[in-house]
Amino acid sequence: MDVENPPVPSAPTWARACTLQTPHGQIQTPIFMPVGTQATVKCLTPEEVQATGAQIILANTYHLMLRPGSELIDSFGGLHAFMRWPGPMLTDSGGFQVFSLGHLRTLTEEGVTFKSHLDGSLHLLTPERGLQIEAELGADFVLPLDICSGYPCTPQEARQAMERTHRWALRALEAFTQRPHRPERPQALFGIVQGAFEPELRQESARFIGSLPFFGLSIGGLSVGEPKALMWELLRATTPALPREKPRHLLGVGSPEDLIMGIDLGMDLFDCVLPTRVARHGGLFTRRGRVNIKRARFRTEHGPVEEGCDCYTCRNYSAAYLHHLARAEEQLYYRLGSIHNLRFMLRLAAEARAAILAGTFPAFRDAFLASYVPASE
Ligand code: PRF
Ligand code: ZN
Repeated sequence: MDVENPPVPSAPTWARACTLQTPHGQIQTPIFMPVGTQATVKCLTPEEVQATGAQIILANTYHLMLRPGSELIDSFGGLHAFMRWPGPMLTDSGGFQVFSLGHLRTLTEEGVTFKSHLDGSLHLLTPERGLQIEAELGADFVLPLDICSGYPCTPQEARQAMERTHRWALRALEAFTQRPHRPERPQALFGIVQGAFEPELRQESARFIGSLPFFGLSIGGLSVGEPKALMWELLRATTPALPREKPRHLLGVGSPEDLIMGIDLGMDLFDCVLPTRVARHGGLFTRRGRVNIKRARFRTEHGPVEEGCDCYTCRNYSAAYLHHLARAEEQLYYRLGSIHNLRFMLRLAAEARAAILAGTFPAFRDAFLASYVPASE
C-alpha cells in the first residue's frame, strides 16, 4: 500500500489518501464499499454498482455459508465469477452477523455455535473454519472471526471479548498461513481491533493486532448503538496506535457524516448497508442532509432529487417521478434510490480524496459538516 500524502505532524487532520493493490485491481482510498450481503448489492447489477464509482464491495460469510453454501460458490470459481463482480471484494467473517442477528448461539473458546436463521440447523464457526469458508468464497480481502460486544457492556465483558478476539486472531493467522495453496486465488487477511467502549482497551487492541503480520486492520465493535460522540472518542483513541503503513477499515460505518469524520481520523475503507437500506425506505442523501422522497413537497418537483448530482437517477428522472414510484412501492424506485445514495457516498469519498491530495481536507470537512444536517440518532 502506498500512502500518497506526506505525513504533516501539525496538520489538523489524520486524513490520508492511499492506493491499494489487489488481484482484481487498484483501490484508491478513502473509499466506501457497498455491501452485497448475499452476493448482490440489493437491487443492482454489478454494472450498475460500478457506474456509481464503487471500487470494492463487501459480502458476508454468514449468509453465504448458509445459502447457497461456500462449496457451491467455489465450484463456480468463487464469488467474483458467481456474481460476476470483476473488481476487488472483501468478505466479513460472520462473527458479527452471528451476534447481531441474535439467534441462539453458544460462545466457547473453540468458536461460536449458532442456529441458522433459515432452517434452524446448528453450525459451528471457528477461526479456522471461517477462513476455510472465506477461501472458498475467494474474496481478495478476508476477515478473521471476532467478538463484537453489544452496547453497553461491562469493562470485564469488554476485556474478555477483546482477549478472546486476540487469541482467535492468532489462530486465524496460523490457519491462514497453513491453508492449502491456491495460487489462482491470492487473498490478504485483515486483523480486527475490538475493545468495546474502553479507550484503554481499544489502544491495547490496536497495538496488539497492529503488531501482527496482518495485511490491513479493521476496526470492529463501533456503531452498535453507542452515542456518536463516544464512537468518535473511541476511534480518536485508536488510530494513533495503528501502524501507518497498513490499510484501515472502519467496519459497518456508515452515514455521509460518519464517512467524513472517519476519514478525518485516518480511516481508509468504510462499509455499511445504511445508504442502500435507507434509500429503499425513501431516505435519499443530499448535501444538506437526508430527505424523504415520499414527502408531499416532492410531488410536483420537476428537478432531480439533488441538483448537480451526476448519478444515473438524477441525470434522468425528476424528484416527482421518484416520489411517485416510492409511494407506489414500485420496484424501479428501489433501484433508482440505491443508485443515487451509493453515488452520493462514492462521490463524497472521491471529493475527500481530491481534497486530501490538494492539502485542503480540513476546509472540505468543515464545509461539508456545516451544511449537512445529520439524521437524528
Ligand atoms: N466485526 C465484524 N464485522 C462487523 C463488525 C464487527 O465488530 C461491525 C460493527 N460495526 C460491523 N460489521 N466482523
Ligand atoms: Zn443522484
